[in-house]
Amino acid sequence: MSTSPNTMAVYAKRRAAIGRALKAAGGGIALLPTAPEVPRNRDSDFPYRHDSYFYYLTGFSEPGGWLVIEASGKTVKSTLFCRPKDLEREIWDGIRLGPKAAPAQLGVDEAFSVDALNQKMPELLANQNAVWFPFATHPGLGSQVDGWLDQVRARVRQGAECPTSQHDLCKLLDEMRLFKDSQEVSILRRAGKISAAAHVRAMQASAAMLRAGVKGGLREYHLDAELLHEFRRQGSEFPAYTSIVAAGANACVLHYRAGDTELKAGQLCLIDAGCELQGYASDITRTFPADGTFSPAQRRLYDIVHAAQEAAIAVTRPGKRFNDPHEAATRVLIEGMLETGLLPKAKHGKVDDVLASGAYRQFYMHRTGHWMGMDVHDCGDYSEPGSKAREEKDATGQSVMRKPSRILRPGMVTTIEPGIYVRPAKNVPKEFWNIGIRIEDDALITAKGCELLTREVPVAADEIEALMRG
Ligand SMILES: [Mn+2]
Repeated sequence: MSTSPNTMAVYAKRRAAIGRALKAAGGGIALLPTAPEVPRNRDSDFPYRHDSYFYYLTGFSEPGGWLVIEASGKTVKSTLFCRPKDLEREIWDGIRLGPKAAPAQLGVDEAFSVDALNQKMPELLANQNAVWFPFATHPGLGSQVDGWLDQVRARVRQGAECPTSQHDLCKLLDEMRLFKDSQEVSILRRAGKISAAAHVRAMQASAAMLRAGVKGGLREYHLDAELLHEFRRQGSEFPAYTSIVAAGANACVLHYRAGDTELKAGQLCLIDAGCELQGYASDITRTFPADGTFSPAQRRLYDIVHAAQEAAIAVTRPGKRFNDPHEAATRVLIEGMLETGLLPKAKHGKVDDVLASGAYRQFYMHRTGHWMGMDVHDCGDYSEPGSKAREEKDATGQSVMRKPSRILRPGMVTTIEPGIYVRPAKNVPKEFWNIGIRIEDDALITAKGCELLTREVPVAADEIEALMRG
C-alpha cells in the first residue's frame, strides 16, 4: 500500500483533531487496535477487513496494527504498532510495512513492532490522566487495558501514576465520522458510481438473458455475478455488505441473500447491493421487472414507492431532522396503500388515522434511512446531541423517553430507502400478492439540499424499461 503525501495529511489532520479533543477533556492517551483476522475454516481466513475507526485515523489496512495518541501538555504524539518485517511470513502472506518504514509512510511520530505491545503499553499509560479506547467494538479490549493498568499500578512506588479514568473513544470518533470531509466525499462519489454501474449491468443482463434463454433458467446468482463483476472490474475491494438479489416473492424477505431461485418473466427482481471502495460503502436498491416490462399492478406499487422516495428526498436538506424524510415517505406510502386498497379506506380512514394506528406497518416495516460512510450502517448519533428527551408513544402505544432526531447538516450521508412489501393475506387484493419493492439511494447533505450519489442507475419506471430494452 502506498500513501501519497496528500492522503497522509488527511489522516494526520484527523489524529490532530482527536488530540485536540483529548486535551479539551483534560488530556490523556487513546488506544485503538485494528480488526483481528478471522478464520473461516482450517488454514483459511475470511477476506481481511481493517477496523473502520483505525483506518480512519491511519489509512493503514494491514492486520496487527495499534494506534496510540498521547495528548498531554502541549504536544500530541502518535505511535503505531505494526507487524514486524518477516521474510518467511512475507513470502506466504505478502509484504508488511514494518515499523521502520511506518513513520515516513503513514506520518506517525514513532512505530514499534506489535511484538513489543505488552512491554511498551504500560510505559505509555504511566503518568496519563485518562485512557480512551473503544468500549464496544473489540471484545476483550477492556480487560487487556485493565491488565496494562495493573502493571502501571505495580510501579506506583517507582513514581508512576496510573490513569484515573477510562472513556469511550468512539464517542469522539463517531461524531467526527458522521461529517464526511472532502477526501471521503470523493471516494463515496466514486463508490456510488461503481455500484450504479453494477445495477445497470444486472438489469440489462436480466432482460438479455431472459430474451436469449438460459439453460436451467435465469437464477438470482447469475445477477449476483454481474454485480460482483462490475464491482471488481472497477477496482472495488469487496461488496460493502452481502448482496440481496431477490426474485419475486423473495423480495418480501427483508434480509434475503442472493440464492438460486429462478427469476421468471413477469416477476420483479429486487437488488440491494453496493460496493466498498477504499474502505467506503455504497448502498443502492433497485426493483425492476425481470423481463424489462412492469405489469400494471407492479407499476402501480412501484410508482407509489418512487413518489415516496421523491417526497423524502425533498426534505433531505440542512435544518430538517433525520426523521423528516421517513415521515414524508411514510405519508406518501400510506396514501398509496389507501388508494390501491391495500388498506381499505372504509376500515382504515385517512392518512393521519393510519399513521396513528400504525396499520401501514403490515406493508412498510422498516425505517427510511441510515447513516452511511465507512460502514454501510455508519456510526453517528441519530438524536440531536445536547437536546432533552421528551415523552413519546412508541409503535405499541407505550410511553418512551426520546430525544428529538438529529438535525441534518452538510457533510452527513444518509440513505433514502422507502419500500412496500405485500405478503399474501386475506383482505389484500390478490393482484399485489408477493410484490416487494424498495428504492434506495445515498444522499450527501449539501449547503442547500442533498446530492444523490447513486443516480447513474435509473429510478423512474419508464427509464428502467427503456434501459432494459436497449
Ligand atoms: Mn440501506
